[in-house]
Amino acid sequence: MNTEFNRNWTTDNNGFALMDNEVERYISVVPSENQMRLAEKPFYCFIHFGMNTATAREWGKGNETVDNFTISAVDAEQWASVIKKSGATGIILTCKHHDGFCLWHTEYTDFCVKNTAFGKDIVKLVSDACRKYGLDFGVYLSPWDMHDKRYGTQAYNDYFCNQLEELLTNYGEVFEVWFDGAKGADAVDFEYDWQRYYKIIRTLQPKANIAICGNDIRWVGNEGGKTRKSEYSVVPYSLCDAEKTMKKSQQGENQAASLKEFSSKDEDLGSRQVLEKSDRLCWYPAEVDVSIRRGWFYSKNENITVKSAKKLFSIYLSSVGNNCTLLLNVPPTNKGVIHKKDAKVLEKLGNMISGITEKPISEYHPGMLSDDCGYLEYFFDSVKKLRYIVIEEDISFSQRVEAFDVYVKRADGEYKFLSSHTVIGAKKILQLDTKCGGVCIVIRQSRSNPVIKSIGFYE
Ligand code: FUL
Repeated sequence: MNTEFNRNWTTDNNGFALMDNEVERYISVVPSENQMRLAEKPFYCFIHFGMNTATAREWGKGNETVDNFTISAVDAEQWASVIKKSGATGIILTCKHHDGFCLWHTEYTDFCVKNTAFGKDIVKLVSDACRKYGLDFGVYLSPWDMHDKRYGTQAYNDYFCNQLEELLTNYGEVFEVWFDGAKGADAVDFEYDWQRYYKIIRTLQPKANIAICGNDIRWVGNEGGKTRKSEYSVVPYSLCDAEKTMKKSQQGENQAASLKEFSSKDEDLGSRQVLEKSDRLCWYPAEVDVSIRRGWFYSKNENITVKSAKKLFSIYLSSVGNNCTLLLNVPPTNKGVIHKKDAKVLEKLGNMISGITEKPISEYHPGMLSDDCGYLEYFFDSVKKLRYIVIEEDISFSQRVEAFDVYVKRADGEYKFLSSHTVIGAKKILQLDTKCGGVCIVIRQSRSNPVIKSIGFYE
């Protein structure tokens, strides 16, 4: 073993304590069962479909009527089959967006699909299609409602709860409930009864994760598919504040573009320097929501904005491969199908994702590293073209690794430094282009002993 690897976390740990009361406090924060399940299925799709699909808008105006919903076909099975091919494992449907139009047969407003010429319950069509194709089904229900007259009064909270109850009772298992923080800048000031909403979800769908304005899944903070260098899952509890999330969300129909950028203000959410200032911590992993097109809803003018499979794959690597989940929006057309251009790109993406682990060189399950060995060293049976390394921490032991280096064994037997990285978390995917006969991963900094669930090398 080359001696330079002996200076690893066991002796140095970048000058940080390997274990003390503070470290103990950080690693005592672990995911719930629901969050564990989410980490195992980190890629799923958004479907933005509804009144805005018919009117080719992003937000609508709130004065639409059921007659404006001119959609006459919905091929939910095509949606499910296209999404299945992308490698995604679930669909979250905009059951009601900010325009207030409901895609299901609700008893609590007339402004719903039941009263349109189309007539069929779209939530039922989509949830049934999901089950047929083995996809999870999730619900987006916009708290902000431009149409409903009760908005701004306590009666609206009752209305919202009744709608949640319908959605969480009549359509089978729901894996995620997505509460959007967006609200028009000129909307009336109104307090949502978040605690009551959460209670209904926990009671009716105990396996559902609550996202964005909820405590299970953190919004990454932009809509452009960007992530931080280090995405921490253990963060200060103050980040779970729904009202704060709302302030950072979209506040105007045409403001979406500005949200595609990242504010570097909150680049570091979970280093030790941040955590030590916070009395209460929580497990709050990031979700990256991004659209395959420029907008969230379909518009014919935006057919040219469909992202390439290569671009989507790079978003996949920097989200799923960087300790986040990915929620990729695919908006069906006003003909009720996913456009062939999007479908083609999604199939390619699916092949690229399955291509990551298609040709394994070797895979291991090291578990907890011992006190006197802070590196993982593996030799291949010959020199291989190494394209990916996939590393997963066992997050039931929290998120521990804070920094690591990658060295590759050259054909002449010498090690060569390749790259330095920070956190691992649920999954880290490294894309490489090198030939080597082995790899050494040196953990430079960790919160107590790292616990590595798996490490795989792929050609
Ligand atoms: C935003 C909304 O305003 C957009 O219309 C879209 O639904 C996006 C996912 O969230 O905040």
